[in-house]
Amino acid sequence: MSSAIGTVKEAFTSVTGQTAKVADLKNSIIDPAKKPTKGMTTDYGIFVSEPDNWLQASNGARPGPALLEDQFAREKIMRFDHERIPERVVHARGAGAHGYFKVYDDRASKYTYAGVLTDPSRITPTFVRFSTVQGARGSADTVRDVRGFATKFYTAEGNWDIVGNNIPVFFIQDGIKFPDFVHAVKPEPHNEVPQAQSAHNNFWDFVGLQPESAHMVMWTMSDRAIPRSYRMMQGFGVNTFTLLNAKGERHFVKFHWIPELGVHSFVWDEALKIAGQDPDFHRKDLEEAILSGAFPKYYFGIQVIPESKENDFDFDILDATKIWPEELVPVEIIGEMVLNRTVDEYFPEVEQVAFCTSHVVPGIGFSNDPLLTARNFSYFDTQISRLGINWQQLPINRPVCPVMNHNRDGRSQHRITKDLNYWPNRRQLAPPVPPTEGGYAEYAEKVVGIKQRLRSAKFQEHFKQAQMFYNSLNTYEKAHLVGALSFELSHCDDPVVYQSYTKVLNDIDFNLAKQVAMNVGGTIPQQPARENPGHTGSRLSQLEFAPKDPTIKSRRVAILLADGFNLGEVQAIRAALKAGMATSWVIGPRRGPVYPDGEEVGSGSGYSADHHYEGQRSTMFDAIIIPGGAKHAQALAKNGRTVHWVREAFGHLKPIGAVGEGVAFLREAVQLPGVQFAAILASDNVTSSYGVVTAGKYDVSSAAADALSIKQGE
Ligand code: HDE
Repeated sequence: MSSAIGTVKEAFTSVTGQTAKVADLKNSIIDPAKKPTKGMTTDYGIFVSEPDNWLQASNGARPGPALLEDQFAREKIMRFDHERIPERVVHARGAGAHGYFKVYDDRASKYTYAGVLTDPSRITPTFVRFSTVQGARGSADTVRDVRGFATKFYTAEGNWDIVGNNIPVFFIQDGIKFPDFVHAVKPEPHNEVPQAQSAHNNFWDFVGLQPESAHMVMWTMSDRAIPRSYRMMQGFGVNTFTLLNAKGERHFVKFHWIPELGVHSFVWDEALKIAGQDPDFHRKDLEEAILSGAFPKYYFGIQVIPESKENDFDFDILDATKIWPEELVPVEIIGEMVLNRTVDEYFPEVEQVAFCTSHVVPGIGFSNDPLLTARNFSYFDTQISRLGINWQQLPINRPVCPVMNHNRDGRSQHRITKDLNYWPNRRQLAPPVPPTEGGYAEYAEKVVGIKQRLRSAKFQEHFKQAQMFYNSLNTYEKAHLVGALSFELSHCDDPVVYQSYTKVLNDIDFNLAKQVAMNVGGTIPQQPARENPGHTGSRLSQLEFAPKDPTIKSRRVAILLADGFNLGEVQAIRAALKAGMATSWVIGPRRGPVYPDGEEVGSGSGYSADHHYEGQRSTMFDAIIIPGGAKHAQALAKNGRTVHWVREAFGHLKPIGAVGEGVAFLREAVQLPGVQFAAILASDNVTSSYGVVTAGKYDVSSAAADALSIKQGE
């Protein structure tokens, strides 16, 4: 067994350009170009000569009765009838990608002997599935919701899954409450409304009566719940796991993913509009980034607490409604994951991938976190109803290391095992592997207890960290949170619900509760229900995650054109954007040729626009640039839709760049007091105001770069 692991490890580390998992999947990919058959066959292999007409008894002039004897038609229809499998009970909507993980060095070996976390010579293949929680499989991507961030590591010692979210805490402390929580947040049972949002009576009723959810509710009402991209959000294992080192010492651990590009969100109005304009926005964003070579990258961090310190905090480190504040327990960055490959077919990969928190590798273990215990049961169980008992044999789920044991049979068994099917057996086939040779070993924890149902003392406090999170947001983030709570509670039509939730808010912050209560018709509190001492924490506001070097990599930039635009400027701008690995999209009066200054409309080949003004909206882009050109600027100014393009982007705090005559159009479109475009125009310098960058003269490449280095939200 140990030599088998050695062989697999070789295969991992020698991989160039593709991971061992991608190579493994190749065994299951049907390549139409290489198939050794003349053409269409049935599922049982015979050639089909007529696929379009059901066999019938007919005189040839009119249809006659269709015959049930048509085995081809029956096979086709029956296969189709059973194409659907149950969607995930939560996290039904998702997108996935392949990648790899590596650690920088062996510094984590003081905590664990897990090779995947300590051996820098390894490249471990990964598959990640991002998801929303509430909505159905066909719901929109940009809704306000928690995002799942589930990673399968195909390690040399077996699969390890971190089934995380983009928010570090959870709504409940004990897994027994999960069905109640999910029933409450999912569409209401009588009319199955609403889809993909928590803005309804039952959710707010539940969280109002379950105050342990207060901290998580602050996060879900913050901008974290409307991420700009899966590539721009953090991931958290949430539950407390353990690491075991070679000396037999145990540490408690939390897992973190930190995106290279920083943490960015939509503003709510944008998220709402994109949900209609492009419900697949996040799915396509992930695909677009990978295909354009801007591979999403996440740093991997661990927070570690030695066993001797587990009781040193004023919260319980096993309580999933609490973070471990980074100022108390710093995140140690030990590695990174890169997603570099899109899936070939959605269903067998993204739909059939199945994660289990219980899947850990030697050197990693569980804790007594009561939510984790429930999860360790639930995930395996749910895969049985989704995929059948042999779900681990599916191509996307099977490990890349050898699998051998005495489990057998079951529906859809794919393995033929020439071996005895029990242990012990007289031939010593598939014997247990002692821990010294790689077998999994549980930590010998001393357990003494009285069988009882309880929440221990530290699990009873629910508001300190909710306050800390709220206090740590900046003014804009707080305003967004008030807006989100107001939106959600306004959608509740039962006064009991919105009135009681505004009371819960008063347990967090008096001003917050007052503002929301006023907006939604709740009970306006006269005094704080409890003191908010003003504690703040680090790395709670997402602004703290801005990358050190601002980048426009993978950002989508629209260039707004009308006939008569300045071609030289557009070419220079696009070259500059390409050099920065951003994508640029020309938006014009028509999809197809737009005519630059000097070319008569309809004459030559023109310059090709990717979309018509109506075909895409400003919401689909991170920034807009308006080049110069007198006729073009006048046409843009006369068109209500192009004026709206600019106003909407301005309202969504997006960088806008304009050059030459484009500046005049911009000034007219965004008639805001205090935006001194005239003064800027008079100078040759590139200047910026409110995220709007204009250049009087033609140094467009630096103007573009400047415009885009302005952070979203500034
Ligand atoms: Fe899940 N969760 N969960 N969850 N969860 C599922 O498993 C469950 C929880 C998370 O892309 C289900 O395969 C229980 C926390 C993600 O395939 C199910 C409890 C966190 C995904 C399940 C929790 C998560 C799931 C449904 C409380 C963040 C999508 C389908 C005890 C750390 C995985 C499935 C994917 C999916 C149960 C709480 C994250 C039913 C019982 C906390 C990312 O098994």
